[in-house]
Amino acid sequence: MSFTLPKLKYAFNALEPYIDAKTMEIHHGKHHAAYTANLNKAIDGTDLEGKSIENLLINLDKDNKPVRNNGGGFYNHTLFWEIMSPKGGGKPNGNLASAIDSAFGSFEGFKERFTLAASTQFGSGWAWLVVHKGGSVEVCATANQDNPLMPGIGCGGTPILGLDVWEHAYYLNYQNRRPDYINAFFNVINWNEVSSRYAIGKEEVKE
Ligand code: MN3
Repeated sequence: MSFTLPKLKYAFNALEPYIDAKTMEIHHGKHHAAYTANLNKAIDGTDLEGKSIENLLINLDKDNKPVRNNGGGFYNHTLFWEIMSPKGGGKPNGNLASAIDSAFGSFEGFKERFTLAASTQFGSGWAWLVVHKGGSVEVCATANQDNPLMPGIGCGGTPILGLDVWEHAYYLNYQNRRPDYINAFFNVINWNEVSSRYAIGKEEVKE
């Protein structure tokens, strides 16, 4: 069994004006497609074939660069498309809102911490909100296509929100203005999806 590029649940232009159609088309159709194809190539005929993507990342041999880069790229983008929606924005509620308030004081405190992580990640990488077993949340950033599921790389736990800060994610529309892109992202966050991932992640041990 091999991995397939997941279909987007919305049109390429659905996240405009925050994320433009051309960026979405290239990002999904070229970048994510390449990570998917290269991941399949990297595991083909090895004992990693047939394992889930989470299993591959949690048990990753960090020296296995093809699986680290392309497995990370496959997983990270799959998550990214799902935690965005044309009907996104606003704030979380319920248990996730409470966890965010306990960790950061308020939603605004979270936004500030997440924005800092995303804007200070030097070069290519991702900013994350993760849930630890028991329900506490934490923000961190990772380089390249690494993510918190990989052993000893990020803050651990289960990623429930991720922001791609590679230039390919924003350069066409925002050029070098990464802070504007980060700010725009908050208008398309699908908090219902993030909340569902929170509810599952706080029960499941992915660390
Ligand atoms: Mn990307």
